[in-house]
Amino acid sequence: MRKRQLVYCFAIACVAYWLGRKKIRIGNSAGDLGMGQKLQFPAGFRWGTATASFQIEGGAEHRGRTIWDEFCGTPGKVHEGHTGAVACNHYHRFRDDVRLLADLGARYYRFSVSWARLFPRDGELSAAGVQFYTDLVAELRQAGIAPVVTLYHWDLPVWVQEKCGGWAGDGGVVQEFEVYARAVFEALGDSVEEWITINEPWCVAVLGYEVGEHAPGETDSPGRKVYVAAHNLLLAHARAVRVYRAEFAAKQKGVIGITLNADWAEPGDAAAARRDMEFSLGWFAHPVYFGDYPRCMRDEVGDRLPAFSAAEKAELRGSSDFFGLNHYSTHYTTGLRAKGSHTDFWNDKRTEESHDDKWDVTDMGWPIVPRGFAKLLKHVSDTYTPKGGIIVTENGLAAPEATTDAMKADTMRISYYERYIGAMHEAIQQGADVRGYMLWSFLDNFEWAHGYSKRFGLYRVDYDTLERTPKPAVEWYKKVIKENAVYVNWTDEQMGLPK
Ligand code: PNW
Repeated sequence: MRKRQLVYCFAIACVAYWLGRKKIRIGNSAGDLGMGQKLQFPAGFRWGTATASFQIEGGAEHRGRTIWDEFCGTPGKVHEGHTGAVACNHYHRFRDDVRLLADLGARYYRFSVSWARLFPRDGELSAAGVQFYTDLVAELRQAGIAPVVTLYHWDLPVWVQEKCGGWAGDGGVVQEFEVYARAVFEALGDSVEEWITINEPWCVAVLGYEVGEHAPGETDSPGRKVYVAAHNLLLAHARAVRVYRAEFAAKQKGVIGITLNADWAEPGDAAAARRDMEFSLGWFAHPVYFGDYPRCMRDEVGDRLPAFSAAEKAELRGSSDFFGLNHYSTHYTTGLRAKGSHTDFWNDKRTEESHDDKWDVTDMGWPIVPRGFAKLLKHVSDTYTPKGGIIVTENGLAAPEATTDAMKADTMRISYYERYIGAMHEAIQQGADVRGYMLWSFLDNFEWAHGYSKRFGLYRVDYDTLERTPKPAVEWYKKVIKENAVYVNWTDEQMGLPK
């Protein structure tokens, strides 16, 4: 018996030695990654950057007013009363900006169309508005860059807000969105193959109609308007997809989907973390992939949660050709609070969240936890199995870059990108179907309630001269794109969570 054990031990030791000599890695644990190791992405992986109309365009005198113009004009709502009147003046500088994009080597550029630039007033399609986007798309195409076009990135025309009560009104907004979407497909569809209907409905509903931190800043009906807004956003998405598929897809041959945002909820308590994901991502992803809200939401919210008709369920199910995912951060979900007697969204969700003191935070105060990104990508891929895969439509950070010198000395930006992209590679190795990555953002820009005080860009924007200066991350990202790879420059501990 003893002798046989010895023989086994010897055999195992030999095999281990041989594996070690051949540097064969068992499993894909990031703990096994060596410093400097090259992580190659699948051939055809799509690299890009992203922006949104209100955040960069300016040229406000050439468009209709939006709810964000109103919000900027409301004292106390936006940092130092910053506005979108000029922003990065992309409206007048887009040709130069496309040159910068071309220089980056990225083959994709995600931007959004301003509804109020196309329809400054009810029923009035602006020729100048159409021309601006036609020129932008032509310029991109000429530079070999594929446009990824978002129809709605939060800048609702004031006339829609007033006519329909915005997203939380009686649903008239869905019909208005259909008219707008059709006009965009007609105007740009021959040169655009990738469409996103709505950016981050969670933010629109929760920040706009519950918390009030975003336009239109309605806080008068907690635990009610938030669900109505979410419902109308989903119906508007489905309506635009119906129009595209029925009237344009055959000829224009594009794909269309929605972009949802999610932090990763790392389980401290498994059931609470699951509920956290369902009350955030599942709220929108379940209807789009399964045809209805998550059961835990229907049970908890009851008749304050609008119901979909059978026809709406059928239209929602399968209404995204890919999974557009925006991701920035991670938290722990540790348990469930007891139900209070008041009505609001948080008293429905009731999850307890916390952060690890060891996590570094970005200039937004958002913890840097790259492994959370890997886990989220796996979760999305396993839960929804999106047939067109996952396109990461935003990921990035604001770094503390108060001055140009601080910007040049900053190390946080590249360190964030490389670890998050490393985490995305890890998820792909583990079977997550991720097909593209659009870094947020191409330029420093108007960061909503924070105005111009938070810098998310690859290029620094001087808001006095509007000059663009490449940050160190530009050269770094160029190399990632060119080699379709990232090089390990972190320890496993710096991924923020164990596997
Ligand atoms: C996204 N949150 O916004 C938007 O799509 C961008 O326009 C924005 O500039 C970017 O992320 C950075 O903030 C978010 O509170 C706003 O969790 C808030 C949250 C998430 C995303």
